Amino acid sequence: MKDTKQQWFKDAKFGLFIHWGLYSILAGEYKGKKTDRIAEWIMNHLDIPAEEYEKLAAQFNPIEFDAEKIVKKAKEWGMHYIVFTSKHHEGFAMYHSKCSKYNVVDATPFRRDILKELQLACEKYEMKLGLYYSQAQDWHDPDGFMYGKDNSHKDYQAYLDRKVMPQLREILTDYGEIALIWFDTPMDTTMEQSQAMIDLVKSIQPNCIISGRIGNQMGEYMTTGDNFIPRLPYEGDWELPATLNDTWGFNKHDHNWKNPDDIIRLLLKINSRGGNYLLNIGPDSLGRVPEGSIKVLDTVGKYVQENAEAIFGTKRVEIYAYELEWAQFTRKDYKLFVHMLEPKVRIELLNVGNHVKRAYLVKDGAELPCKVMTVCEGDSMIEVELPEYLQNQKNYCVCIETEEKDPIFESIKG
Ligand code: FHN
Repeated sequence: MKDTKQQWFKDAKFGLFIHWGLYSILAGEYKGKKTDRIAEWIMNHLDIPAEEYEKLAAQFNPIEFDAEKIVKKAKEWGMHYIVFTSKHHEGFAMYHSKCSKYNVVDATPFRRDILKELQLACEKYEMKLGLYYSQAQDWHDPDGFMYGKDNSHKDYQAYLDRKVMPQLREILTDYGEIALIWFDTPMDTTMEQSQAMIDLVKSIQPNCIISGRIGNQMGEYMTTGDNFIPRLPYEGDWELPATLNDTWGFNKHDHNWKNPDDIIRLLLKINSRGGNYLLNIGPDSLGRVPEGSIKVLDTVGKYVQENAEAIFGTKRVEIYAYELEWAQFTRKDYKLFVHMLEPKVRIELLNVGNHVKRAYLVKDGAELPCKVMTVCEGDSMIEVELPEYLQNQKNYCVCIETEEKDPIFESIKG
């Protein structure tokens, strides 16, 4: 079972993924041809030669980028960590790398170290900073892997020695405390190679968490498939990376934003199963976060902020609660949080065998009438009467607090 041994990660529940690189300039289209896949893969999908693609760096000038604005927003949305693409598969470093000139300071007119600005903003607003680093795929380096293409002639170890290990050293040495390294698409990385990367990370920052995609099942938590909820309960630490539309990197043609209600439901479903939800934004080539994503996240963030007590620091709930349409559940030792996702007149939870102390509305602490009843079949049912003004509402949360001698909710049927 995976264990990060880091309480902040177990408690975090909600994080912000940022996919940003040169692909944001193409924004899903190259020489009039649209990509029908995720936008940050455009170089691969449309077979753009490295010598052509690298010229984009000369155009990269995101003058609207404001690290503090993004970090403050993440805070407002109730997120507890940020994961930023320090280098994605395109091979371009979004920080001032000393071992590859293909980086945001040396190769662009912008000349600002984006990662440094993010680090300082995260420190200022007490936000954990993690870094995405594409260890195996590098479409710029002649020896980096490229998915779906012929890699047989490549010397992967030489690329690891020349670029990956030195760059990992840089991002772990020059940018303060790095909460985790988000490795991705390990491809043919061997156990020894994964181990060498882990050893390097831990030798510089022992508390830095290794993501699930280091390869060979050697990560410290399980990273699920993109946008994929595991079918079975998982007791270890885990995280689900997800998009807000159908791409990670910016695509000017993709306005297929998910509905905030669905995002809230998904967040709670993930949290109730003990996972973290890492939700993505893809800034454009000027550094602006698309309005569509801000709109969705503002609504989701309101729910998360109002109900922070019922999200941050909660523990997984037993399996029986999962499939109710009208609610999702999270829990702390003596508290069961009922996240109300559909309008209801009262909450009825059958066969919850606990002794109940009280019920209250999480967002303002208002007490709600609550009783434990004996039902026809002879056993107990918890009933919380909802005030009239709530009966037509959705997206609020009720806490049912139990006697301290009686902490565990074993089965919940509604
Ligand atoms: O290929 C990447 C993709 O571009 C994106 O970064 C996602 C995020 O989880 N990871 C890989 C695909 O799973």
